[in-house]
Amino acid sequence: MRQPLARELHDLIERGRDRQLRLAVTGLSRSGKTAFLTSLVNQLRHVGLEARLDLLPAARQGRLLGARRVNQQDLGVPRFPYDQAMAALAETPPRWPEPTRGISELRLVLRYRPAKRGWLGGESRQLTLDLFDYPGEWLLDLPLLAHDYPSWCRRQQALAGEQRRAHFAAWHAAVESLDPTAEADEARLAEIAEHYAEGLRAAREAGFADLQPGRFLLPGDLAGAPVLQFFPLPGVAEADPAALATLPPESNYATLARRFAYYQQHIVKPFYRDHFRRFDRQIVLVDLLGALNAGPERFQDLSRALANLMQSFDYGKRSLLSRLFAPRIDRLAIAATKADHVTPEQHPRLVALLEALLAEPLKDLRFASVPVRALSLAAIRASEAREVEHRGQRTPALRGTGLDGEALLLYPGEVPERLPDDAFWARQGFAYPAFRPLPLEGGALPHIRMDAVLDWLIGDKLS
Ligand SMILES: Nc1nc2c(ncn2[C@@H]2O[C@H](COP(=O)(O)OP(=O)(O)O)[C@@H](O)[C@H]2O)c(=O)[nH]1
Ligand SMILES: [Mg+2]
Repeated sequence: MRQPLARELHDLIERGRDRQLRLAVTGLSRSGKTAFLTSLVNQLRHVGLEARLDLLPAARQGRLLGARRVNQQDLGVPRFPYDQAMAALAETPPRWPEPTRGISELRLVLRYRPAKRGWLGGESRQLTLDLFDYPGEWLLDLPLLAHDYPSWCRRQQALAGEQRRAHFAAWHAAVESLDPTAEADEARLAEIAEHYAEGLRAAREAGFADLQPGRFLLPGDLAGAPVLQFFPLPGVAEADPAALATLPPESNYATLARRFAYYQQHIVKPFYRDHFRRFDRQIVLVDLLGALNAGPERFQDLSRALANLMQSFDYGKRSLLSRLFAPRIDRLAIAATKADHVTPEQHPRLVALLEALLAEPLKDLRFASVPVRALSLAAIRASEAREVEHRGQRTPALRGTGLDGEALLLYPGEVPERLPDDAFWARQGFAYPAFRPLPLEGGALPHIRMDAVLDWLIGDKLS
């Protein structure tokens, strides 16, 4: 009788224990994180009612019974502003939610019936889903952990091509007269650091991506704090390391070096240690259509920034990340967002382009055996797919309302299947339209393939 009893006990524990999954959403600014998380929560809350989630087996089979919000565990992390986002979408006319700038969290408890009934019967189980939204810009700081201050200065110096330097002209002018050996003047350092941050912002606007510190671009609640008041010292590259080490602690050099170390220890590392390391699943959102619209330079920029960002998911045994934090993300999704900006027959091309853009990082990931899937989606579909007669032929089109309220019925054009080369860019640009959200009709938000994404990210936990 021992065996069945042991099994019964195991089942009881399994049932009683709150099973938990920590799912994180990231992507660069404006990639669609807020829209994605809002839609995800909205779909799950409308499960079994109006939500259309046929590609999620647990929902299709009627086994996913419901989701409710509960208070999150970590009181130090702001709550994801779901209600505010829904309120914006419910306005007349509907509005896209306000952008958010830092990390936020929301906890859902899902109730479901397992697919296979155990011998205890088909009682329902719970899955606690912790959802996180954080800026992809923060992941750009990972490479910075491989440096100490002098080597970081050398690295930044090495990056400074002529075009890049142009954006930092004000900073160069200011830092030139700074004597590394002189006693530090707080106000002066703050002023020069602000020039540096301005340079980073301008460089990003112009299409540069290898930009550190990442927190300078999206400071969250750290804006104005001394920890964000450092910058590389140009002279360090040529200076004698031994001589630098003997400079007094009050010197400009030692002050900046201290702040750099503080930034590593207290800003970059804690994010990886306290948050990133504990994520189980991750989705990276990419606004590919927006980058095509913005032209070749920005498209290149996106490509470089993503290559940087994806380093945080390279769990090869010798990667910096594995050595420092032993992360445990065991499943990754990469999604091209806002697919409702193009007609449905273009969606496979959108995925092909995403895979082409991320070919290198994807190869590394597959090599490191992190399961990853690329797809396209619209978290909050704002257009309707139609067919129109054009010169006697039926052709696909989109109908929607433009951001200024004008009615649109159009064919936005094709998505290139491969990375566009110079000749391609010279031949044509892109002009995918933007839409105002559709009026909210009480039920679940309209979407494209949120159910497929949900299946990949949580489906196995509901089986
Ligand atoms: N048409 C459409 N537009 C979207 C969708 N998701 C996001 N957007 C647009 O992209 C903008 C930025 O999205 P948001 O979620 O705030 O990006 P975040 O900065 O990554 O949080 C929104 O204001 C919308 O204009 C979508 O599914 N469909
Ligand atoms: Mg956001």
